[in-house]
Amino acid sequence: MLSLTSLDLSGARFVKSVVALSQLPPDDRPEIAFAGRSNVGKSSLMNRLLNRRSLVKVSARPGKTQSLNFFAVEEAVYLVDLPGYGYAKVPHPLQQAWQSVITGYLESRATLRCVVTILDLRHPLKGQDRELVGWLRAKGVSYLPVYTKMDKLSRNQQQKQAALLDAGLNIGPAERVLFSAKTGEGREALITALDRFLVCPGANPSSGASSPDSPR
Ligand SMILES: Nc1nc2c(ncn2[C@@H]2O[C@H](COP(=O)(O)OP(=O)(O)OP(=O)(O)O)[C@@H](O)[C@H]2O)c(=O)[nH]1
Ligand SMILES: [Mg+2]
Repeated sequence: MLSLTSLDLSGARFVKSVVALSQLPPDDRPEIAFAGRSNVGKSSLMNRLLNRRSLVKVSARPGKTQSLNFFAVEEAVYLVDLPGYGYAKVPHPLQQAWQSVITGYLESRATLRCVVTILDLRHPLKGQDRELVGWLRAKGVSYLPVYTKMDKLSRNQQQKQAALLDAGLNIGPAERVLFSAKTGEGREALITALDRFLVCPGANPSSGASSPDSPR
């Protein structure tokens, strides 16, 4: 049975950067994509998941990730770092072109098992976060909310903020993961949650996900 626990995560390798759907690698294995606002910590989360310091490029400057970046774990799973949304300094027409590539990818990729939707635990849900989750639900794409940067808040604040985000997404605590790329807290919970999507693509109760092999 496919499980991230039994794979060599730290042996992950970069496969390719994709800027058009025609460049996607063959859809020959399960795939997990990582989405969220610019600078929310997508690349950092992936590095922590893989226990690699800088396989996935991280920057203090928002908008660093500008392509769909594919990483392979043991030729068994692809992890895909998506460009962030909501970064105003990217010229508007460019944003739209990106949006069409990303939405095209998300709605047509037959092997996509889960979109990890990353939110900053410190901040309220923003319009674009709501849009993304609403869109994934409407399309029947499975997703897993992860609230990251938990190290920046006290235990008390963590619970308070998480409850606000849960209410905004209309989900329960069992349906999301609290995470810190800095301390690694939440890494095991993330792996456990992702394994459920790898084993059972419809693991997300609120998404009404379709089977991985059926067209979306
Ligand atoms: N304290 C703390 N800082 C974090 C955490 N995750 C990310 N950061 C910091 O947040 C900044 C952005 O992180 P990235 O991983 O590059 O964010 P991204 O979402 O990939 O950004 P784009 O590729 O620009 O969309 C960096 O300075 C990270 O060091 C976290 O869990 N805790
Ligand atoms: Mg990035």
